Amino acid sequence: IIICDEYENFQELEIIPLNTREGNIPLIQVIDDDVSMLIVLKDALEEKGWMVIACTEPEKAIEQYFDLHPDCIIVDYHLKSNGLQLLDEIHKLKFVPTIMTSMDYNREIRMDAFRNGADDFIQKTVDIEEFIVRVNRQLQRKQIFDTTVLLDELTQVYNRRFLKEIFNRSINELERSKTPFSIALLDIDLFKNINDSYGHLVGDQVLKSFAQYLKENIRSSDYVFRYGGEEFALLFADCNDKEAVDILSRILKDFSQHVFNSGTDRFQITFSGGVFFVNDPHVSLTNALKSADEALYKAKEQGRSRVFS
Ligand code: GH3
Ligand code: MG
Ligand code: MG
Ligand code: MG
Repeated sequence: IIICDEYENFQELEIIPLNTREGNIPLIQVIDDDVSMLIVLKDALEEKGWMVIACTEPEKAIEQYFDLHPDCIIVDYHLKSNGLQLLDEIHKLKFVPTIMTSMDYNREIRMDAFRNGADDFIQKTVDIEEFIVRVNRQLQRKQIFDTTVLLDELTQVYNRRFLKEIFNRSINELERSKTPFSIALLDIDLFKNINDSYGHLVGDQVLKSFAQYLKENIRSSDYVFRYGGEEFALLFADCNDKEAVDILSRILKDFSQHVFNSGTDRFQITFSGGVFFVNDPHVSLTNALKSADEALYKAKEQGRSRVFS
């Protein structure tokens, strides 16, 4: 198959989680050049409440796939320009479960499908009920993958691995539509004292509350990541450093009013933050974080409980 030029150098494994899409409704892509079959499958999937993008052309399929990030792909073995090859291309690009379908159910075809990375193989025309159950199983696998690979276990915000992915996406956006963004690093002040005074479990509880508070107080286009121990990173879409400092200073002011209860004592916490404005697409994540960290260091040095850029 022919793949658009712009995707030719795309080598990195791309991971797009379910929960970046509104409503969390699974999106399934069906690729089949038999239009009547396409309609049957599409109707069955939609009846289940899932969203479906259907297409007959492999070239179109790759494009759709990059625009919409489906959670499961169902591809026909006998596509005009070879369903196997399409499967192979897809698996080079990212983790997404794939189901191969075929009118035939012979051993060679099935083995071909699995050798090329299919996660399941379903014969057409299938029992629709079984088809739905098997698609559902693949969607569950995708969900497990998304949550275990991308989320920090303790705080349930995104982890550091996903920061890289979102940074790259934001850089693309900056190149494409000149939308700059800001990156922030936050570090809880004197957190060691919390652990030392009240124990690690209370410390963990503080980390969870802090992460949750951040999540609830940013826009839906912004992201929170646990960067390490008691450090968090934020990415503010379409936002300059001054605006990001203002947002974070407001969050700091409100959060530091919150009174924690250790069981025996009451205490409050503050954090320090550093912000870096990314308006040049050639900036690397490493350098952006380094600059944010320098601003954070300055905030710590000048007495903590403040945010600098
Ligand atoms: P500063 O204001 O300079 O940042 O002081 P600090 O005490 O916050 O900094 P320091 O780096 O000395 O201590 C961070 C502490 O965070 C030490 C470490 O034990 C604790 N920590 C890291 N990860 C976790 C975690 O997952 N749970 C708990 N409870 N503590 C953690
Ligand atoms: Mg620290
Ligand atoms: Mg420290
Ligand atoms: Mg700290």
